Amino acid sequence: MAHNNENKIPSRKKANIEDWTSCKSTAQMLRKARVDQVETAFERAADMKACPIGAKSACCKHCAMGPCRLNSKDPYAKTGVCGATIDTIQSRNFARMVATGTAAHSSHGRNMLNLLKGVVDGKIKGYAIKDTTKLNEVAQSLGIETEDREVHAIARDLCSELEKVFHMTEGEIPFVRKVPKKTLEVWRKLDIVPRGAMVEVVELLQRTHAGMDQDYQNLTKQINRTALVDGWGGSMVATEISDILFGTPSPVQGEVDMGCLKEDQVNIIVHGHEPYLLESMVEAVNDPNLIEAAKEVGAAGINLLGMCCSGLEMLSRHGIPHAGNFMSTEAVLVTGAVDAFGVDVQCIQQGLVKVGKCYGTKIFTTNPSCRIEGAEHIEFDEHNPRTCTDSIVKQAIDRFKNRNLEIEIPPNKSVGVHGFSHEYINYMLGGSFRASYAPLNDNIINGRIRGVAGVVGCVNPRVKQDWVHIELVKELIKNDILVLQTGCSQVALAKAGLCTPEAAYYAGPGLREVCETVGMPPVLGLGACVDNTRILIACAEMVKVGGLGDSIADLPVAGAAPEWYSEKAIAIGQYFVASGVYTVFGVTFPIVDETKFHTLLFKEMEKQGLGKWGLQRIPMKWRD
Ligand code: NFS
Repeated sequence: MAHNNENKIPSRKKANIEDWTSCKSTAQMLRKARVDQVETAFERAADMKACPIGAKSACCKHCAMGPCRLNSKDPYAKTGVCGATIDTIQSRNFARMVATGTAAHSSHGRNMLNLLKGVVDGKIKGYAIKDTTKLNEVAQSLGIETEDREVHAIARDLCSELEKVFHMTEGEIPFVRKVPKKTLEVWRKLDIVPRGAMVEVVELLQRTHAGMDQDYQNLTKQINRTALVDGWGGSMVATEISDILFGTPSPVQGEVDMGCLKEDQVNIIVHGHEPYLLESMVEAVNDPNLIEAAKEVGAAGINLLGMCCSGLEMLSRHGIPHAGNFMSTEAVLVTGAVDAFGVDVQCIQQGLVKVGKCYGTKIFTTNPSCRIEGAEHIEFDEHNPRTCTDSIVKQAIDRFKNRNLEIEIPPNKSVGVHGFSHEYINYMLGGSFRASYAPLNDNIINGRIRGVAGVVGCVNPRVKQDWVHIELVKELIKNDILVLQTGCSQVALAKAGLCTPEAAYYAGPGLREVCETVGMPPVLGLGACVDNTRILIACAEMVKVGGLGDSIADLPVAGAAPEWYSEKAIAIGQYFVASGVYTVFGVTFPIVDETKFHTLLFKEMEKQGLGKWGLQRIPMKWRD
């Protein structure tokens, strides 16, 4: 397993690694990578100047009459060859981002639905319904009879109802029943209540073909329908079914950061988004035969860690350690301590394979939708999940046996509390006899808490990793704003030690008092990105309890993805805005300022009774 020379890079200009990340472990590994002459996305980002025309979404490459660039000072001075204006071009580009993000979450949701169906039909044996309380709650919320009925009968009806989230061609998707009445009235008035995800995504994509919808306002309507079927549809199905099958999270202590790797154990990392690969891996690493096999080659045991969103699902449900967020996935391989790296779908960078090769770590792809050239593919079959996961464990044990490179594990890890589902927040605030959001609303009304912010989303090598998340959240809690978190943002804050009740020390006096009374952190981690739907439900509950307004748009609630990179983040941002939430992104925004489309997203949607977008790169300025 010696270094593979063909993957070495020529020496590059030496940027200051401390400017790239505020994650100490990632910085240590980037320094090591530089010594080892191994290239990472941070190096590539420094080398690759982002195209300024593309960044502003001022170009169209949808047909062979172009590509066309509308990058003159006055964006209205020119049109594309077909006559498309800057507003048509940007809204079409934006539409495609929303369609892709929605497709990613909806595919995840549909896979979860198929898994539940398989369990109910008895065709899938390796999984079972763990949380019947959640099953009943979701079923009841959709008008399905639960009393005196057998669990699988309820689940079967639920599956047929949830099928509509993907396929219904007419009407309104089932989860609109959870939307506050006034918010739903606004959607109806604007004609943006979604049908099934497949229908809305196909409709949106066909409208972006050359010569199709060339009225940015009309196209934005379809953008909104599509985004809403992500948040209140595909993503919500993913969260609800994960809870039904694997249990609704409740607070659990967990460790985060690369210091969770153990030199004397077989280290296996699972990175991706769908929880069932990692759920099966938990079983595999606890199999006495496999543990014995690991011990036979001199390992003290098998150490399983998660990364990114599936890692967050496991951290939230089982307290499985989490090694880091998206921009640490290459860096963790540089430790040399990772014996197998299993991935499923989404946010899996192709660069992982090359970095893995340098350190003798195989990347195992497991999903037919996400294969990578040079990775070893072992397809995950939910009918026989252990075939895949056992095989990865065995290869990891082999790699441990043959380790012949120096291992360097950063010493950092933070212990925090994770797993704050909407259900638990309800219980935590109100107690088991009067579970309710009323105390939260009361504390907002009496001024102890000034509002709630969802700080979520990715990390991006174009900004200093984790830094904006951490500074922004500190500023928010200092100003008595309760922070809800998901995705890579939650991992950033966990590493910084803010997911603990003691972090209330950083909070303003009002929020601190509430946190100390309840014993909760000022930063509540809700899990993966699909679990942003837990924030939507929390908003709906706040409206239901009353006192803060009749629609989500009335609530003192805001969202932020300060280091976003993916199209999924854009889809999420758009469904928050369409749901009525002021949503601020950092890094950049794919739009030309002061155009009509810009005005629509950043100002006019709010006047329609929805939310609005904002862009702010500097955390201290987010108050403005
Ligand atoms: Ni969300 Fe999860 Fe992270 Fe961004 Fe990627 S892992 S689904 S997209 S990078 S938060």
